[in-house]
Amino acid sequence: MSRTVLITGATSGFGKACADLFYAKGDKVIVTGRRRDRLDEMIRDLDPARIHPICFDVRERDSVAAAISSLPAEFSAVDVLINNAGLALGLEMAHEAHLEDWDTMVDTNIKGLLYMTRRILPDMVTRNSGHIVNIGSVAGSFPYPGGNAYGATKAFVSQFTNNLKADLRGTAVRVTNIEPGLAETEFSKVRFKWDEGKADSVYTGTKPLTPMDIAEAIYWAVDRPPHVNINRIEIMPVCQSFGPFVFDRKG
Ligand code: NDP
Ligand code: 8X3
Repeated sequence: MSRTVLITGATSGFGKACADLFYAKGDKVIVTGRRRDRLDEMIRDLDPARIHPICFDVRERDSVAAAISSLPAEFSAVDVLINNAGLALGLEMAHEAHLEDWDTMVDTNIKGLLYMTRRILPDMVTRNSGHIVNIGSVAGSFPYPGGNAYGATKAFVSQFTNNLKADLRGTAVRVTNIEPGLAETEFSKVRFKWDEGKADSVYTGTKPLTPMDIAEAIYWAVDRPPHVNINRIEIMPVCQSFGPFVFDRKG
């Protein structure tokens, strides 16, 4: 059965891999992001009856509403919303971090996800069908130095997903939080403001997750039978693990 799948942040990384996979499996996909050139490139040579681009910024509440309202009838009943658009900015300690970076992460990872969900969810409830997949992170569960505001936005995503599940009791609408660990995408380039040396060094000597590893987990969660809700999936590469508690020993 072909679904209509709307993916935020489909111009790169996990979002693009999801677009490739769901399209390849026969679903209709709505690809979104701010970089129009990438959206144009993605849809070139694909069937316009099965892929539809919309260019907007999830931080702009009115643009979100206008973008969804602009969907052609054939794409307007969204079966799956993948709230993937997001970013980390900086790795400074909290007392040295930039407030503008915190604002951008809150506006994108939290408020953008809320705007998308609030715009799409009523129609899913009316149709008593649909699936919201949020992209959280291991950073939402585990603290690390420099993860301050970014990790907190992902903790929000985790608890918002749980609370959606609570609100949606009695409907057939499903919700899932996907919580990846180290994965190589443009994530670190964005985090380090396109300092490619710094970004590359994050992955040096590791075998990180790939965008398709995450897309496949998302596809699996979405493709379960309608009575099955996957609440959360936490995924790390084998090379990633936990640190011990650390102590500041004096004297
Ligand atoms: P990428 O940087 O490769 O992709 C991020 C996507 O988000 C891009 O398509 C970008 O599109 C979009 N985006 C960013 N800001 C906005 C905005 N304001 N409006 C609309 N779209 C926006 O990173 P990933 O694929 O790694 O990241 C995807 C998600 O996965 C994020 O939520 C991230 O926090 C999360 N994550 C990443 C991990 C990793 O290690 N890579 C691990 C755990 C979670 P455009 O710039 O065109 O707008
Ligand atoms: C991205 C994973 O560990 O860089 O969410 O925060 S991490």
